[in-house]
Amino acid sequence: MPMTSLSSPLIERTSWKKLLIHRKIFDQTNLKELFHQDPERGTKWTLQSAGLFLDYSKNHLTEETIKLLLSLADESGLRDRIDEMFRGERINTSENRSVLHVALRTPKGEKIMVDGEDVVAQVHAVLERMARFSHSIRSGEWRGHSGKPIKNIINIGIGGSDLGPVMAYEALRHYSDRFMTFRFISNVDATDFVEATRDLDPAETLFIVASKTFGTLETLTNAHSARDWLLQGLGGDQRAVAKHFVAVSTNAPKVAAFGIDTANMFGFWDWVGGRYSMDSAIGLSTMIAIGADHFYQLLAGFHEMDEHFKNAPFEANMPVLLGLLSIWYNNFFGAQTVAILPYEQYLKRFPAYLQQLTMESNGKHVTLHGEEVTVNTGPIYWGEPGTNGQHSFYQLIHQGTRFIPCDFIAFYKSLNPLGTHHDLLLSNVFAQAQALAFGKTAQEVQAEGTPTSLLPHRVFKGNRPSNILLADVLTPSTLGKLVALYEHNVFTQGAIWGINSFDQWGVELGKVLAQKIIPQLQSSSEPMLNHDSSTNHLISLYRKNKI
Ligand code: G6Q
Repeated sequence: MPMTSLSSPLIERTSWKKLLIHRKIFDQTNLKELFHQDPERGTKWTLQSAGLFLDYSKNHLTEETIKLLLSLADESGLRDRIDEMFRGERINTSENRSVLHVALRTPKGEKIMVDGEDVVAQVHAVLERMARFSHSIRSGEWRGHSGKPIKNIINIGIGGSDLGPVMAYEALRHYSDRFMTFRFISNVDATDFVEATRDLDPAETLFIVASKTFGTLETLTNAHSARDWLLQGLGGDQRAVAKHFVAVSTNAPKVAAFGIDTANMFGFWDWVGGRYSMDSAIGLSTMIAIGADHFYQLLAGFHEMDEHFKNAPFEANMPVLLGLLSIWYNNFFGAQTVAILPYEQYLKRFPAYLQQLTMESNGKHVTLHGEEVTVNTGPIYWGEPGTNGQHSFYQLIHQGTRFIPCDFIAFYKSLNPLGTHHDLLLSNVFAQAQALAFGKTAQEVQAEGTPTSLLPHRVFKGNRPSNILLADVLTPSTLGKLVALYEHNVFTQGAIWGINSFDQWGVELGKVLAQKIIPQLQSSSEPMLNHDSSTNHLISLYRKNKI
C-alpha cells in the first residue's frame, strides 16, 4: 500500500482538537478588531509566489491559527501524500491508478517512471504531434474533403473532456486565431448540437471527439449526429470522415470502431483524471485556438505552480494555505460553500470549471480505507464574474445569514485597456472585500442621517472572510498557474480528510439507471415497468405526451 498510514483518525488528532478550542477565540473578536490590533496585518498575511500575489489577511486567523493548521497538515501526512503523487504512486486506490497530471507539464528531458516507462517522454511525443497537427490546421495546410481549409473546430466531449477546453478557450480567447470559430458540444440535448452547427459549412468544419473512455453516451451520441451532419453536407462520401474527425482518447479500439483512423487519434493515459486533463491532448482545441507556443506557455505556468507546491515550505505554500483555510471554514465555522469571484470577463467559465474540479474530487463520504468520514468534506464551489455578481447574489453574502468565504481573482492589467474601465473594475474588487470584512455599523449608518426605522436594514455586520488573488495580466502561463493552484488546493483538502480526490463513483448510478430507462421510453409496445411508483408514472406520462 503506497499511502502513508495516518497515525490517528482526523478528529482524534492533537491539532484538530486544539483547533476546536482555538476556534472559540473568533467568537470574541472580529476582523475589524484583528486589523486594529495589528497595523501590519494587511501586508503580513500575504504571499508572492510563482507570479501570483495572495492577500489572505481578511481571514479569521492569527499566528496561532496558522500554526495549528500547519500542524494539522503535518499530522495528516500531507508532505508524504504530495511526494507520493509526484513519484507516480497509485494514490487513486479505488481505481488502482497513479495520479500524474503533474507529468503533463513536466519539462522535456525530466523523467517520471510509471511501470518502468518514462511518462514524460510519452507526454512530449503526443505534444509534438498535437503541435504539428495544430499548425497544419491553423496554416490551412490541412484540407477538408472538398479541398477547403478548416475554419471551424467543434470539440465534442462532456465533463472533464469539455469543461477544461471550454474554460481555456474563453479564458485565452484574446490569444486565439480570430479567423477561426470554436464551438463546444457536450449535452445530449440535441439543441446543443443543432445550435452549434446550424450556421457552419461542413466542408470547413473539423470535429474533435474528446473522450477518455470513448464510451460516454452523450459524446458518442453527439459524435454520431456529427458524422451524419457531415456526410449529409458533403454528399455522403464516407472518406470525408478521415478529413473532418479526429479523436482524443485512451481507447484506440473504440476510436477505430467509430470509424476514426487511429492515425488521427491523440492519446493520453489512465493516470490522467478527466477533470485534470485540460493540459493533456484533451487540450487539442485549446492548442489549435492559441497555437502551440502559447500552449507550451500554459504548461510552463502549470509547472511553475507544481514546483512551488512540491518545494515551498507549507507556511509559504499558496495551495497548501488556501486548502487549509478551506478546511478551517468548512469544518470549524460550518461554511457550506466557497464563492469564486473572478474580476476578469475572460474567466467567466472558471467557476464552472472549478465546480467539477473541486466537487467531483472532494465530494466523498468515505475515507481512503472505506470508512465513513466523521466530518464534512468538499464544500460547494460556485461563482460568477464580477462586477456582475455584485448586482445579483452578493446581497446574500453581505447581509444574509450564511457564512460564505470568497476568493476574489483579479489582474493588475487589462488585456483590453479602455478608458477608466480597469480602475473601476479593480476598485470594486478591493471595495467588496473591504465591505465584507469590515461592514458598516449602526452608528455609521445613523451618522449619514438614515431614519432609525431603516437602521437594521442598512447595517452590514462585516466579519466575512475573503482571499484576494492578483496577477499581472491574464496570459496562458497565468491561467496554468491558477488552475494548478486550485488543483493542489483540492489535493491539500483531500489529504487532510484522508479521502480519495481522484475517483468519481458517484456519477455511476444515474448512468446505469438511465440505460435501463432508455428502451422503456423507446419501445413501440407498452413496457413492463417495475421501478418505484414515481418513476413508473413519469415514464408512462412521457410516453403518452411525447408524440
Ligand atoms: C472527470 C470525470 C468525468 C469525465 C466525463 C467524460 O474527472 O471522470 O467528468 O471526464 O464523464 O468521460 P470521457 O472522457 O470518458 O468521455
